[in-house]
Amino acid sequence: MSVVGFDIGNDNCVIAAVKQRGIDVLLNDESERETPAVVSFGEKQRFLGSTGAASAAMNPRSTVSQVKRLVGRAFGHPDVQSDLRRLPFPTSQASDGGILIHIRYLNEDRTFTPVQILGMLLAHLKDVAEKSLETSVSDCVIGIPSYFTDLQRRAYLDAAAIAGLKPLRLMHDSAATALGYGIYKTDLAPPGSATYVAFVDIGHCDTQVSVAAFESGQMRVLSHAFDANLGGRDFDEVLFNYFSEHFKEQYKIDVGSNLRASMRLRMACEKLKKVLSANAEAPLSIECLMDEKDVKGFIKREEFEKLAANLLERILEPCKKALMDAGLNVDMMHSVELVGSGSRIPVIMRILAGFFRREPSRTLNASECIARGCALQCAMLSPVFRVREYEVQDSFPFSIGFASDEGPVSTLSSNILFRKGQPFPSVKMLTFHRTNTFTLEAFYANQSELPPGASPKISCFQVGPFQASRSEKPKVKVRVRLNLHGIVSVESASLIEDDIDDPVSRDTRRIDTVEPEIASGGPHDTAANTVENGTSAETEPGSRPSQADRIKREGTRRRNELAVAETIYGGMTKEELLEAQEQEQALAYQDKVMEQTKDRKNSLEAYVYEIRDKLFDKYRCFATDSEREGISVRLQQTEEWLYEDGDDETEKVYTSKLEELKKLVDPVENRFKDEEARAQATRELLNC
Ligand code: ATP
Ligand code: K
Ligand code: MG
Repeated sequence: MSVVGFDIGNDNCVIAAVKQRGIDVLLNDESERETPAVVSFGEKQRFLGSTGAASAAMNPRSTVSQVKRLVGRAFGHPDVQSDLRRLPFPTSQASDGGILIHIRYLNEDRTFTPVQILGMLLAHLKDVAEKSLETSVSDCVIGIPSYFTDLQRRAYLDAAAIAGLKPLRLMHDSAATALGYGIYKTDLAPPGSATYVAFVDIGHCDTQVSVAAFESGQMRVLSHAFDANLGGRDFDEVLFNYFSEHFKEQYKIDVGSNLRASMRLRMACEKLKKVLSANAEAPLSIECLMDEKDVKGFIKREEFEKLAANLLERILEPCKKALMDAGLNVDMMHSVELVGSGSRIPVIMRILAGFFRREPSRTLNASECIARGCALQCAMLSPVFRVREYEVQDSFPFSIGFASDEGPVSTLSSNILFRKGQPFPSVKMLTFHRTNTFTLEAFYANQSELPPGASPKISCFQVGPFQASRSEKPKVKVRVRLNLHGIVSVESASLIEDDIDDPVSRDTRRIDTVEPEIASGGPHDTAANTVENGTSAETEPGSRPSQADRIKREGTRRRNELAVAETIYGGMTKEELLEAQEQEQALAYQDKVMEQTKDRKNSLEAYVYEIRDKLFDKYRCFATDSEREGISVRLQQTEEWLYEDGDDETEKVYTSKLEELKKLVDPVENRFKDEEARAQATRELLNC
């Protein structure tokens, strides 16, 4: 059993695994360290990762990319719509408001959700890892952007389940990066002091900035900030628009009106952008782009920077936010670590250097740090591995509120149960005074903290059904967890009924409360919050009655566990997930059959060539003229068949063709082998 970390980028994925002597990035079938996040549907099989990317240009309408942008999102969202306009595959709105991707596959019109496509990609990465490690892979940690909502996080877990993976944690990308940075730097801070580092990740579709504090033996993420719509692809778009305009005038073509031409120009612009990172100017040239016209263009780096001014301005926004939320200023930063390949544009470095008043460092491997950090975290969470004691504390970027159907939870200020910046995982206990079934609503309490247009709705919980019997003032204690993945749920609810004589029950206050010892938000928060199963009394013995005390006090009470039914706004049901898992298995089986068919066909072809060579060389003296003639003819026929009728046959047909040929050739081959063996024996005899 291995533990692995996955960085699922919008453009590129990276897999890292913990080995005996450290962390390795695993190579894919093409011996590359990065695997394109692409799933392409060929005529009879899927092409995943690198092979998928290779077929993107040939097969744009059935090649799905940028799935990270689509998972767990609403079809109608303006950002999603603007993404979909640029993507070549057809989509529509699903019945739950999500996205459906339309693919013609195996002579059928089929639809897949982004979660299913992500599942395919994850299954492929799992395959790559298993091949490389030569063991099965299931436990993993998957990197996610900090700005993912509950629904997107759940969607990632569903995709992982489809792929047969078990994420021990969905980890914020920057937390993974910070962990990989901190654990090796034992000299960062002298005992009793903290070192602050800002991490800036500019990727393909987003920019994430986080500030972390490193103290001896621990790292704490203090803040997460982001621009969910600013990455390398937006710079490509600037160039795309520039050249499209240019070509309208110069060549009278409207590239935007042609799917394939748009794709090719986008790809050329991305290449040109990379050339501009190393050169002051760069040419662009595409043959037969549209209307049989070859196009040529050219741009200087300065010109590009001017065109991209609006984007460049936005880069500092999340940097400022991250510092502000961490309560720090630039002078307090020990360093600024720049990661993500989108940050390779030179002017970005200059802008960041100006703001932070120091050159950003590139200490970390900019494309591998997330996967490495995830692998490390996976090893820490896995019982199989022993990792140096190092505390990892992440913080949650959004405020989460809770409300009940009887109005606000009175002791929660503005309904907020988990405040922005809250360390997590975290558990809080709410107390309600209810006599029968009620509902609770979890939501993001501050829309301005979310990516633009994201829904603040999370989920709702029905507590019960129940009917209080013995007491007029029953209490319902509800345990709410913000788990390791950043997903919030009601973990349990219990009805506590006092005896009539219990003075507590005569208490006339009938307000809902949050148990202060858990929800204090004070310095004890962390300790109490990281405890997974026990009661919080275990971590803070002094601050509240011990568990034994409680049980004693509860001698006059009755405690009943209540059912909690959760409704999530969107996402997959258990049945849908099961169905998707079965579908994935069927698709994977089809791929495997096709791969084997290709193998069989190749072996048949190779055999034809091999025997033809040998027949007139090594085997010449071991076959009669008529045998040679017969075999030759059959070889010729097989070769022709392979290029015509037999070009697209089943595995079985190729196998039986090969066997037929072998039957013909074997007698000759055996004679040759016998003679070889005799000659060898004679040689050995003579040598003695
Ligand atoms: P995300 O983190 O947004 O989900 P990702 O992790 O897949 O995406 P990265 O691999 O970090 O993204 O970065 C990909 C982006 O980096 C692409 O837009 C690519 O064009 C850009 N890029 C790569 N090399 C260079 C370069 N030399 N100069 C400029 N941009 C580059
Ligand atoms: K990446
Ligand atoms: Mg990335």
